[in-house]
Amino acid sequence: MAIERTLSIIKPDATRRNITGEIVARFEKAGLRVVASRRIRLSEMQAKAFYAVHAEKPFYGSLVAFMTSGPVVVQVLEGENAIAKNREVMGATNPEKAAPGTIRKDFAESMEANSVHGSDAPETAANEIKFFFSDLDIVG
Ligand code: RTP
Ligand code: MG
Repeated sequence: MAIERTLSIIKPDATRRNITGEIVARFEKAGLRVVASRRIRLSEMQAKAFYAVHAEKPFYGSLVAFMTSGPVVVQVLEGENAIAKNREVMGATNPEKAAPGTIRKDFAESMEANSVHGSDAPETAANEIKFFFSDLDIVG
């Protein structure tokens, strides 16, 4: 299996509740390694650009407002099959549908305030990592 990198964001609902450590522990227990990490406040422009793929969706405006409502922790996770593994650990978008033991099942407040983001494919992972990090920021 290939070693991959994926972008993770710990969302404002989770930083507000001070549970970033608990979330990172879930990644580490699953065999994912944090190879870059930064706590930032997204600007409206950054949030709009990051979620541009959803620009036509009815939830876009609300999502941008939520993602700029507090600090986030952007991270690069590395490991075998990291993209799929991270999404497995995260659980389904809707916490009501998320499997037991997943981050979203245990921590998400709602479909929108669902605690974490994870890239969904190799191409989006590469683009999303580049959005926040330069090669020099990533130490494997
Ligand atoms: P993410 O991109 O954050 O990893 O989550 P995802 O792939 O599971 O979900 P996606 O469909 O890409 O949606 C991105 C984020 O938008 C918010 N959302 N709200 N109210 C709604 O119907 C709704 N649908 C999606 C969530 O914060 C979701 O993670
Ligand atoms: Mg997505």
